[in-house]
Amino acid sequence: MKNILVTGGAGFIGSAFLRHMVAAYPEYNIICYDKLTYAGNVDNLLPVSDEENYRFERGDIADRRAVQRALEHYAIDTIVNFAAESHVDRSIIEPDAFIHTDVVGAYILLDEGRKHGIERFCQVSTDEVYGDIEVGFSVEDDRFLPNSPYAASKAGGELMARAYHVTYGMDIVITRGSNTYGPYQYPEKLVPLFTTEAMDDRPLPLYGDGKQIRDWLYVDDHARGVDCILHFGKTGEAYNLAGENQRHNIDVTRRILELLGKPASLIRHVPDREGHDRRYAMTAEKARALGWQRQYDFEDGLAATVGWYQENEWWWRKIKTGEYLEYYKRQYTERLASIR
Ligand code: NAD
Ligand code: TDX
Repeated sequence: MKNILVTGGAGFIGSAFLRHMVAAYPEYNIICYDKLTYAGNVDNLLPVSDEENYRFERGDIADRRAVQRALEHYAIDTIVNFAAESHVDRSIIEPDAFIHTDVVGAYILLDEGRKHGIERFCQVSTDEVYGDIEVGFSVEDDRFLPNSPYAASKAGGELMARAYHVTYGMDIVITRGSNTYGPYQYPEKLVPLFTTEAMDDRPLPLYGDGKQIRDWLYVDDHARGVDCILHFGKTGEAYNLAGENQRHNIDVTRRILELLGKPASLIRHVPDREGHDRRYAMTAEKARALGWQRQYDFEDGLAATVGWYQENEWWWRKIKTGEYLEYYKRQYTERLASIR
């Protein structure tokens, strides 16, 4: 590994991975390749922007010519694909961009990667490919039952990666992370949305009864997990990066309010997300066997995260304008009005 292309590196987890890799491996050249959609944010990369071993290139992973140029210009030998449309609610409103990036984009990257003799390709996937897990824990060989257009598009992308391994012998590894939280997360997802809304004493739109369960993983643990699988994963294999820390949404919400010193009366039980998965749960045995171990427990990670949003209003206040407000209106105005 010498020249690594990190796609989607201006997003939430991709930027945490970049910040980690640039510091941990001064001997690698690390190139961020990102389209800068609404979710991509160069502010996330300010901590590394002056580093010698870091470069930024704006581009779409589904644009074959642009991918070719980047692979050739930087003599890329390794690809880590974080680039995706990542928000389930947006995939329910409009799935198009999800197919474009998560399926077609993943295919174009794989195809150009193969033609350019890439030595290792890491596809960043998600626990959502397993679907709703009523009881027990997903292991890597379980069947896929994705339920949202987002989850189905991520399943498509990683199945293509598997096919490129089996058919063409490409060196592929796959990570399946669980719900990730931490600094620099776009304020459309549960933790940053509720934290920043509560800071402004605004209502928190909790879907349905709030008893859905998610398995929470701190972003730096996710980033180190991808590093571990990239270096030590066995070719052709997938690895769960599980927080092994399941919580009901209502409990996460209450804890955020406690940390902020805000009242539980801000919670509003709004009409549920369509096709809402009740529970995700995975075991991380297989990744642990390669030496990955999460370092943050949920209490510390959530306190650090809420504290970060309190201290970094410069980062999120300017996001909560324009396109964000349009999306917020579409997603929440009717839901909130319906319970008044
Ligand atoms: P994010 O939405 O914060 O960031 C996505 C990034 O990809 C953005 O910088 C965006 O500009 C870029 N991008 C989007 N379309 C692109 C395209 N066509 N070409 C190039 N760049 C493009 O997402 P995230 O939460 O950081 O998630 C990163 C990856 O991890 C995704 O693949 C996601 O499916 C996966 N994942 C996320 C979570 C989670 O809880 N957030 C959990 C498990 C897996
Ligand atoms: O306003 C909300 N109200 C609410 O009750 C939002 C945004 C979410 N929720 C619920 C839905 C989920 O049960 O909170 C839970 C978490 O929601 P999200 O933050 O939207 O995450 P989720 O849908 O679980 O998906 C996340 O984890 C897996 C990421 O967004 C995906 O990219 C990742 O693959």
